[in-house]
Amino acid sequence: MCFGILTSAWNSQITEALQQGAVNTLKAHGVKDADIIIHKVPGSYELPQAAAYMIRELPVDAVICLGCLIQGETRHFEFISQAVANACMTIGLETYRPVIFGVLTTDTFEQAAQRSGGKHGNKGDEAAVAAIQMIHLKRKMKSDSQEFRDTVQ
Ligand code: RBF
Repeated sequence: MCFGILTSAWNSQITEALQQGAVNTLKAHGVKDADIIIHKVPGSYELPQAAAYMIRELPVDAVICLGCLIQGETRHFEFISQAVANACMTIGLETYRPVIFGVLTTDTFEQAAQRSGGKHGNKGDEAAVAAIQMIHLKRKMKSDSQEFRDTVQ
């Protein structure tokens, strides 16, 4: 299994912790360093664009998008979070490759800190687990359907 990780540079203290969590979890599941391709994007808005590029150009089985959007005084937060969530879904649907939405959308920095290694765990870990589970699911569906075809033949 080969994984892409895309990490937003905005709120880097949080996103680097998410990235560390994702990498640790992948390695704990036996994934080798050589099979983890990590790139940084300027902000969460750029995550889907880089995910689409990664899936088309690199041999990745899944892409984990990591970002942190913190509610500000303007409506940017809503536009970006909706756009990124929708685009990650669309890329996953169009390419048949899991695009994991590991983007925190919180009211405060503190809430983000609690979800990137604090009392609410590390959502980077959960994103990595979701990526592994989706790859396994795809493989299982394929092998089950082959088994089914073999039995009916
Ligand atoms: N990117 C993030 O990943 N998290 C943020 O909290 C965030 N807040 C932003 C607030 C404003 C007002 C602007 C203009 C951009 C923000 N971005 C944020 C950056 C955004 O994702 C993107 O990188 C830029 O808009 C360039 O396309």
